Amino acid sequence: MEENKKVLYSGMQATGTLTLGNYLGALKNWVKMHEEFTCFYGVMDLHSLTVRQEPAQFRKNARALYALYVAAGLDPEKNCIYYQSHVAAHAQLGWVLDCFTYMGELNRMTQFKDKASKHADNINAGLYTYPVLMAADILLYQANVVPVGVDQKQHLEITRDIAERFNNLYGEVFTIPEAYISENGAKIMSLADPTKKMSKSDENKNATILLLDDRDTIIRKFKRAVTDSGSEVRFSEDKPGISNLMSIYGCVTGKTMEEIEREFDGKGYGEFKLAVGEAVADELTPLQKRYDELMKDKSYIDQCIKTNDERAAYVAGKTLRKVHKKIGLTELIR
Ligand code: ATP
Ligand code: LTN
Repeated sequence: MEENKKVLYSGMQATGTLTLGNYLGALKNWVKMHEEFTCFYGVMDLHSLTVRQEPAQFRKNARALYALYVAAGLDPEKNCIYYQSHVAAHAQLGWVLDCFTYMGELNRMTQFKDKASKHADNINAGLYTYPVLMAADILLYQANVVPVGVDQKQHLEITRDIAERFNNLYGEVFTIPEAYISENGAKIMSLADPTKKMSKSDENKNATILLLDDRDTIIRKFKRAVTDSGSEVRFSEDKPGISNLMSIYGCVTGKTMEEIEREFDGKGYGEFKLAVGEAVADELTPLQKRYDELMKDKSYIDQCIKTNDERAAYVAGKTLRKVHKKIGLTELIR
C-alpha cells in the first residue's frame, strides 16, 4: 500500500446477510477505491454486539461478511480487510473518546432513537455510545474519506465534532474525515414499504433482496414488490415504489432514469419488474459463485485475515499511542 495516498475507511456490521441495499449503497462503490486511496474495511463485529447475537450464527455471519467483501471484488491484497474485534485499539480509543463526547450530542442521534424503539427490551449503553466507537474506528486510521449511505451521515458529523474537539485541546492528533455519499444507490428502499430503507434486519423476507438469494427468489421478490397506482414507469416523488425499482435498475445497468422511462414507455409494471429482477440476478450470479468458492477454501480467507489484522493493528496502534501520550496516560515500560 502506498504511503502518499489519502486514506479511506469504511465497514459494515456483521448482523445477518447483506442486502442489495448494502451492495448498491456501499460495497459495489468500494471495489475501485484502492486505485485512489489506501483503503481499510472492517468487519464491524463489536458494533454488532449492540443487538443481541446468537454466538454460533454471529461467528458465521462475520465470516460470511468477510467472504462477501472479497466476492464482491475487494482484493484483500490491495485493501486492508480485517476484523474490528481483532484490533484492540478500537475499544481502547472508544473509551477515551467516550470521555470527550457529550450525552446531549448522543441524545440527538436518530439511529439510536430508531434502534431503541425497535429493541425496547434491550436499550443498552453500547447502543447509545455506538457513534463513539464508530468515531474511534475512523480516527484510528487517520481517514480522510468515509464512504457510507445517507443514514450514516449524522455519525460522520459527530465523528468530526469529536475529532475537532480533541484537536483543539491537544493539537493536530486526528485527521478530520469527510463523508463520501455516493449518488448511486445512496438509499435503496424496502420492496414491501418504499418509504423505509431496505435493511438486513427487516423481519419481512419479501422486503429485502439478500445477496445470496437465488435467481428465482430474486425474480419472485421483485414481482411482489409494492408499487404505486397507475401503470407508467416514471421516476417521481409520488411514485416511491416504481422510483425505487428504477434506481435499482439504474445502479445495476448504468442507465439513467430518462433512458429507463424510454425503455419501458407503453409497457406495464409487470414487464418492468421482471426486467429489474433479471438484471439484479445477472449482477449477483458471479458474486455468488465466487462466494461459494471462497467459503470452501478456509485457508485462503484465514491467511487474508491474519495479514490484514496485523496491518490494521500497526496503523491503529500508532494513533492510539499518540493519543495516550497527548492526554497524559503513562507510557508502557518496555
Ligand atoms: P441493520 O439492518 O443491521 O441496521 P443495515 O442493512 O442498515 O443494517 P449497516 O451494516 O448498518 O446495514 O450498513 C452497512 C452499509 O450499507 C452502510 O454504509 C449503509 O449506509 C449502507 N446501507 C445499508 N442499507 C442501505 C440501503 N438501503 N441503501 C443504501 N445503502 C445502505
Ligand atoms: N455504523 C456503520 C458501520 C460502521 C462504520 C464504521 C462505517 C461502523 N464503524 C466506520 C464507516 C466507518 C453502518 O453502516 N451502520
